[in-house]
Amino acid sequence: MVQDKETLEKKIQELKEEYSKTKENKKTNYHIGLIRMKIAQAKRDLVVASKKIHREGFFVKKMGDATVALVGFPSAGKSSLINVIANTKNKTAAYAFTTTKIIPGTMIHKDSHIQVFDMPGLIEDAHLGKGGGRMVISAAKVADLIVFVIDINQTQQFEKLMKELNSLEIHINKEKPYIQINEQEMGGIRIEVNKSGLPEEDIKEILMGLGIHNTLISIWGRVSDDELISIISGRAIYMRAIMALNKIDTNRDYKKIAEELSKKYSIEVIPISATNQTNTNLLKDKIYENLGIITVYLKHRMEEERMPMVLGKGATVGDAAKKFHTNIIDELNCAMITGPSSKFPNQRVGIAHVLAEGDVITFIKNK
Ligand SMILES: Nc1nc2c(ncn2[C@@H]2O[C@H](COP(=O)(O)OP(=O)(O)OP(=O)(O)O)[C@@H](O)[C@H]2O)c(=O)[nH]1
Ligand SMILES: [Mg+2]
Repeated sequence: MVQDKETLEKKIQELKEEYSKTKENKKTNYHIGLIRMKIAQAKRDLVVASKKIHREGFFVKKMGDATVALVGFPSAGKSSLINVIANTKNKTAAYAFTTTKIIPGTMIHKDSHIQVFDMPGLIEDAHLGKGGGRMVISAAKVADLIVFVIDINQTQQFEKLMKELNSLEIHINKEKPYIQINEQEMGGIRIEVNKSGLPEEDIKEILMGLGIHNTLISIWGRVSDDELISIISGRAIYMRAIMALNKIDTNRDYKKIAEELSKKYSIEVIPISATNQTNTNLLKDKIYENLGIITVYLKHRMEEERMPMVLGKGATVGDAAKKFHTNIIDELNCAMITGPSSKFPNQRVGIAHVLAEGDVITFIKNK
């Protein structure tokens, strides 16, 4: 249950006072970590409780455990969708450009707080600034995941969106090729490894075109000439994306269409209806999964209370300890884990133990 704004503000104030009064030493490290976590938690709840903190417009601040951007043509159903999966009540309507600003909302899933951007619709030539396209794209770039919202009766729009993003050097669901480049004082251009599929002459020409005349370069993966230019000049952005294929209530063939799109564009497609709330919970699961995060719970040995903490997939007990309080790692002896990553309840593990979704962790300090 999220408390109201006044209660939360009071709570944050009290916790901050307690924090400033607590002297930092070995004995109090755990207590300080706990206060810090509680302040962070209360601040996150405050974002949900108080809409005023949600900044709208061009410069939206990243908040929460991860950020997701809804990208699609006008009237695809982005606002209808965010109103179902997050805490917003954004205007929806049958005409284009109903949404004119970026409006952030919070989606709560498995105790994580995921910031979702509702955005104005993107149209063709958005990269030239049409329809406020640049604003939308600059906000989308800061997200950890793009959810393309596509109207099932307008699926040709997806290719147009990809084109727009590609012309801005945003690469979707592509592994960034590993390229090592060491500029030298002299010696010309020397290519040590070339797995790009491009002739060496082309690579040299590209480098010289970018003003690089002396360098050692190794390219460890396939790459096109345009992509190589955008990587070396530092402009390439690699982003993960999934597709919410919306308005399936209006098209009986939705399963087939979803499968075809998924195959054709190598993207995970989730068929949904925002207005009927069909598969919207499944979409939330998929968003969470594709963000590559897990939620674990910290518990003091003597207390019942559990504090949620969001970490990246593959995080260890040591990572959790560092996030809790940087000082605690030195005095950590081991941890007790109950949950999917433990063989039995209260299993004792070391700091290298890899955590899993839903684990409950109790840190055990050196005596
Ligand atoms: N049948 C059906 N209609 C939908 C669905 N989702 C949205 N709509 C309708 O589509 C229209 C546009 O929806 P919005 O949510 O305003 O679309 P948007 O993508 O936010 O549009 P802009 O803000 O203009 O970019 C509205 O009339 C919605 O009621 C759906 O799942 N099924
Ligand atoms: Mg809208």
